[in-house]
Amino acid sequence: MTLDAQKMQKTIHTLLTPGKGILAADESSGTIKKRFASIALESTEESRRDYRDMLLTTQGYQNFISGVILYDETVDQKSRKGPTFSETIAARGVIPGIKTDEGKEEHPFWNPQSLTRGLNGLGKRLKEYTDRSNGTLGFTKWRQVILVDPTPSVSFLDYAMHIMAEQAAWSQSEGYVPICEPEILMDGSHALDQCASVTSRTLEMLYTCMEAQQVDPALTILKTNMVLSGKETKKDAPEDVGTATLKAFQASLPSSMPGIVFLSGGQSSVQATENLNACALQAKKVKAPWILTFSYGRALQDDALKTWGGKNENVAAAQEAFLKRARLNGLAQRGEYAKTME
Ligand code: 5MM
Repeated sequence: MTLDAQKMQKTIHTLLTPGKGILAADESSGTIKKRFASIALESTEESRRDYRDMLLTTQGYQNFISGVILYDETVDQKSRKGPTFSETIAARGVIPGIKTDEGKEEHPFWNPQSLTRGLNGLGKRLKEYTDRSNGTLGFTKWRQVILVDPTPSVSFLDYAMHIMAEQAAWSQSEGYVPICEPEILMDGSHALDQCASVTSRTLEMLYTCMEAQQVDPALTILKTNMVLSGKETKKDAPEDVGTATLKAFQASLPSSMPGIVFLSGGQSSVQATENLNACALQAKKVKAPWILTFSYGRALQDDALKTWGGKNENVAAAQEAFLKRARLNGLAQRGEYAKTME
């Protein structure tokens, strides 16, 4: 085994530690601006620094968080105490990673489906990230969003998943574990089984494209959605989510792939924890070969963001809110969460 492969295996082992999950703190400039607008805070380099500092200096978060996804700016941004955020994270035994995609673009004929961009010069960019993070980064993350309605065509899925597989190839060639994130969006009024069908078609396509590009599935992590009904319809029972999600995975994923980390996708914080717990229980029941855990953005941060409100005096309370969500999701990863713990 090459040194890079050994490094990637070690990264995967740490990221998928039972009882832990990943914090997605990779909001691009446009997204963080929207999040801050919800607390009437202007997005500046300083306010973004203060917010990430609040999250990433929370005492004990490493007991429930194994990795943190960062955005370009945050990688070598200095935390309040001096070291860069990558170094601050790594010093706690948590693995920092980097979002490599550069957002979505319209396609002239596939609209409203869109394509994720960012492959140009990626090999060079990854080498720069190694330097900028002082070698602390362990993984990359690339997200492609997919609408259930209109039904994605085979050609669209094939093209989008080939792009994602190419990003995975570049990542592995630089010793980074690619976290591949096809996100089937909750937008719309589709039924649970429509989401299930698009999810399994997409995942099957992704791993076929990886094979075509010689990506080793055993050195990847999948970040994807749970199978859910559209957000304009009913709220699904957690047991139905667990059953449908594991069924979709069993129909489409290779058993050599080590783990799946869920995005929250617009579920409420509590709903995301409840559904993760249901997926964990179902995974045990069907003896799934993968580790399942969380890689939430909004479902880990929303309560903390609201509590913080951009004010220094609220830092301790906001950190407590963040730690609570991390801890409860850690329990849900083991299937040991109950709503009464809220
Ligand atoms: C934190 O949000 C991430 C960045 O999104 P943009 O590129 O749109 O700014 C996003 O990729 C995130 O990692 C995943 O969607 C998971 O976040 P949620 O909020 O769905 O759990």
